[in-house]
Amino acid sequence: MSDCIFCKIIKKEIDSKIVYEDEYVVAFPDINPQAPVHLLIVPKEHIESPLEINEDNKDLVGHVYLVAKKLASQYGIDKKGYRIVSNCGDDGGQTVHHIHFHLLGGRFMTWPPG
Ligand code: IU
Repeated sequence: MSDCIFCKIIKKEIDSKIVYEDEYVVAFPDINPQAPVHLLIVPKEHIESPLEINEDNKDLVGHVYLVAKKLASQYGIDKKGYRIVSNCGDDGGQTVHHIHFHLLGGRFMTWPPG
């Protein structure tokens, strides 16, 4: 999608500090971190939100969780734990309409979220 900011980051049309990349996803630090470690894991395919996960692209979600595990270990947050969040739609708090998964760690996460 030509006006999607995450598509532009994926295509390297916008500068960002990509910390992980493979055939299916990229990961980079969130510009407004909510925890000592706050990375966004973003599928390269432009999928608007979790509502667009279907039989054809569902494997991507499992892949994201494996990448999250790898990054959690790399960033030293695997031992104490971490949180993966994917906001969906307005009530879910989604502001960027390209599916992404927040990987948060390095502090105790409260529940429920706000
Ligand atoms: P949300 O779940 O759609 O609200 O998350 C979008 C996140 O993308 C949010 O935490 C922003 O701080 C973050 N972000 C970013 O890291 N880089 C950007 O250029 C933009 C948003 I726009």
